Amino acid sequence: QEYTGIKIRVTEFTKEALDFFQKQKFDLSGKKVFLVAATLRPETMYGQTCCFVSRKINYGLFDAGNGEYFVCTKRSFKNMSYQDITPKRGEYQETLSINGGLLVGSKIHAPLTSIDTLRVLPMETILESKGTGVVTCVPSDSPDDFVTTKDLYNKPEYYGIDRDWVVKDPISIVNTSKYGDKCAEYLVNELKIHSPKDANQLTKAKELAYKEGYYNGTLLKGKYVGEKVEVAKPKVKNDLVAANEAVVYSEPESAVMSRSG
Ligand code: ZZB
Repeated sequence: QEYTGIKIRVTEFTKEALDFFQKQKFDLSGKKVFLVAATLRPETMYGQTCCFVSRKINYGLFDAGNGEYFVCTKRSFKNMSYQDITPKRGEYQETLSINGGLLVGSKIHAPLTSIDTLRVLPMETILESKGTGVVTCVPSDSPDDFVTTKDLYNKPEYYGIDRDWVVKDPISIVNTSKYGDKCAEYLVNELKIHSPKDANQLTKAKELAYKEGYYNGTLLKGKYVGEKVEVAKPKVKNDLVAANEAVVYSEPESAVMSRSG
């Protein structure tokens, strides 16, 4: 599986995270910290509305060279360290380990999206065994992101967040004649999905959204507006990598099954 790892810059950490760094004697000055979100849909990055982490995951903070630090699972950084992404081949010792919960509420800046400052928010269904354990939220085109966003907005106390941190409305990025400009919302309604825990229905919705978006989608935003998704996808990916805003990261199919690394 080949992912694009989107580098989402943390522009303001929560007080909890800052206290934790201090306790761990990690000095932030002169360093850039990025949440690295694994995506299969780089062409939808124009519609990011937050970045998801899991409170069940302890992330590593890794030295990625040139004063840059990556937040992701250790398993994913280990894989990256064999893919010419990191400073030294096979070196993947974390600088520190931080629970996702300490990051929730931090301010971030994500590439390509039209909203300058977004927040880190919790997603309970993130799998530690897939991608980087960090997921960028595109509620226009990802059914999981759409229902999770809706739940966060409706139950901020339950999730321990401020409702203001949630961008309520998806940003339209891709049009298909079948599902319109917000295919995730369309499919979630169509399949009567009510909760982020409706795993089977969400898998079905995701497959439909992938297929329709890829083969019949047209971009509504950005440099490749009007182009077919199929054509624009690799161009957006290459632009992001060339701008040092993303890395290309692969993982073996079997890695999905392994618990840790
Ligand atoms: C942005 C995005 C926009 C995504 C979209 C999808 C869609 P898959 O298909 O099962 O391999 N993801 C990445 N890592 C994880 C994780 N550890 N746990 C849960 N979800 C994760 O899943 C790949 C997609 O699932 C990734 O691409 C990411 O969300 C999420 F418009 O990134 B995506 C129709 C889907 N549309």
